[in-house]
Amino acid sequence: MDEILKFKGNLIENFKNLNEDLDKPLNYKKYIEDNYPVKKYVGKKLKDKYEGRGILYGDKDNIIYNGYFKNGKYEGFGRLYEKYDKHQLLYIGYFKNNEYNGMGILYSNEQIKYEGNFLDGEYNGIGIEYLINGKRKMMYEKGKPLKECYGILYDKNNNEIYKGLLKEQKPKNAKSASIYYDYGKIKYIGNFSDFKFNGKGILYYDNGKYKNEIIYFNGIFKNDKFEIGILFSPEGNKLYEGEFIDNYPKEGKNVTIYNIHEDIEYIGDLLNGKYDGYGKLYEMLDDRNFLKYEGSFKDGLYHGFGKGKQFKKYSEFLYKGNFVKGKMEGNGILYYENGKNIFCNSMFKDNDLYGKGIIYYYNNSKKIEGIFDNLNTCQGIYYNPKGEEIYKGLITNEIPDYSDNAIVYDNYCYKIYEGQIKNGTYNGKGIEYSDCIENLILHEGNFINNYFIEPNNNLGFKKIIKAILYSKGLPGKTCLLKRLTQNYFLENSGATIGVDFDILKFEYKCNEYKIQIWDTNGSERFRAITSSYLKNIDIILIIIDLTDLEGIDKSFIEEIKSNKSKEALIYLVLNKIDLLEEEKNNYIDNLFKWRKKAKLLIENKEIDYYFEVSAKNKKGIDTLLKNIKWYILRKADCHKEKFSKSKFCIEKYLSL
Ligand SMILES: Nc1nc2c(ncn2[C@@H]2O[C@H](COP(=O)(O)OP(=O)(O)OP(=O)(O)O)[C@@H](O)[C@H]2O)c(=O)[nH]1
Ligand SMILES: [Mg+2]
Repeated sequence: MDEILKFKGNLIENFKNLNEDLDKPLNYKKYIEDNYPVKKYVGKKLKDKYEGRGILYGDKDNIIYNGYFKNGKYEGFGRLYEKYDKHQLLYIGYFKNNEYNGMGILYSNEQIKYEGNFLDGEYNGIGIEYLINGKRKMMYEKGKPLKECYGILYDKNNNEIYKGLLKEQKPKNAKSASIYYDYGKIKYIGNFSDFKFNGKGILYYDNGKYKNEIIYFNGIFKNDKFEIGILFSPEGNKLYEGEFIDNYPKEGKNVTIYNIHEDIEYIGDLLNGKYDGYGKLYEMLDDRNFLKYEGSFKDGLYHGFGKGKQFKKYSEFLYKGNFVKGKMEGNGILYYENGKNIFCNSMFKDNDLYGKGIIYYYNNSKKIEGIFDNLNTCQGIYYNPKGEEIYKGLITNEIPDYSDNAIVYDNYCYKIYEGQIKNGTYNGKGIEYSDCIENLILHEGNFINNYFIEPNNNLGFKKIIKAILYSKGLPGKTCLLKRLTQNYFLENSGATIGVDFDILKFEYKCNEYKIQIWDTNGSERFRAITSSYLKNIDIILIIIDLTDLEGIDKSFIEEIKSNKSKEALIYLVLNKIDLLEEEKNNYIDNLFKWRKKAKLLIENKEIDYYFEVSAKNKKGIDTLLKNIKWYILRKADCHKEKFSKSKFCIEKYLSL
């Protein structure tokens, strides 16, 4: 220990004269070395090797080493620089054989890392190592602190923290050793063993908080904990004298306990180191010390009559009533957060409602009266805020469990729901109201387990679309309708009278979609009637006939456009392509003519799509259907695939 104490760490002072010597100008010869990187040397040489005083420069004329050499190597006092271009000091001190040997100071980023003795480049002997939170002065061997040695620990403000025997760099047994705190004032003076407060000692309050040194505990410690002694308050008053258990006074009336942050934790009676009798328990919340519980304790737990707050799921409530072994049990009252209005007056068991009880609205009128199983389940009567009985039976989650026309109020008497309820949740048809603006409807419609189900036609979301088969003449609309909706070919179709419709259903991702397809009569005399059907249609399918090139003209399309809704799409559908497969095939010319026409119409934006199908042999039907389905899914906004318009069909067929 004496050795350690003798070692004066301030080596810079000791090296003062030597450093001045190194700073004197050198009038020796300059040598330019030819090794790479190019080095320069100013100084003495002997037999072509550096000898004596010299300075070695790097390729950018920065000093690498300034000091004494022997036989070409650093030896004697010198300064070694780390980064040549930055000229940062790495080491000042004695060298031998190019290594740190003897007293020296080692730097890292211009901060001292170690000062003391070195041997062959490593810490060896007495030294001071600088750490983030302070420094330690002790014995080193081969670069490492000795496992057990005397030493001194300092905090970052250079105050001694500990002086004595260290094991693994921690205080070991030490009589009257002292521990100092960060602020430079005493935290502990006393005995140590096994690196803990053990034996006689005095522990002080955190001196950062208080001007003077204030004793916290004066007595005997065992493994860092109070054993026997006197406990003082931060004001300096004696609080307790006697035995301790687990840092708590063993037994006492009206004892004050502080936590490690020196905030009051408990004021009250203790038995066997535990809260027992009458007491007040505190808790720090948002930097304020709140009274958490006041009342009766037994064996460290709430027991008997008491009042407090923050009881598990009732965190927003305050409780006043009976406890058994730390839990709400027996008669009790829960209050709203304000501590005045009663939330419920009931029997409790296992921290929950159990048995007879009444839940109140915030305005003190009864809400639920009955027999509780827990807060969520009660067999009883549900009252409206006017005190009228509106439901009798099972009540779940503070609302009628099952009712077709229930009215639900929140605790602040706002009507929040009106309608069907199942299992204590909104299920079925109902209206949900705002709980802060009276009678403001939030949702009206269908609910499932408290969730409102969005209606189909909200924001363009549509699960039903309407299509119409429209034409001049008899290209086979009715046959197509049957093929599209029922997938068969209608033989012997008669002329359609007026209008008719069929529905095609399909499912996508658990949703059912419907395509309502209207069939019309193609003859001129019905046109006035049929054209009026175009209004609410999403897709207009103009059917043309492979056998007939007269199916459309400009005025026909104009007429459709003037009657259709703005959003509606126009599909041009060429029917009867099965006829192309017949042996005496006269229609191939017609096909190319129709394609040419269709291409022009698409380019001129007269129509949106062109398809070729056969109601008879089903060709092209799937493609057409797929496109219609895409349309509906895109409308429903749940179809992520790209709905590509331009490339569709016409180009595909034209490239045949
Ligand atoms: N080869 C062939 N013949 C078809 C096809 N589709 C319909 N036809 C025939 O075309 C004729 C007219 O069919 P419909 O479906 O009644 O025609 P429409 O367009 O409904 O006629 P209207 O209701 O009077 O306007 C019938 O003789 C069908 O058999 C087809 O894909 N291929
Ligand atoms: Mg028809």
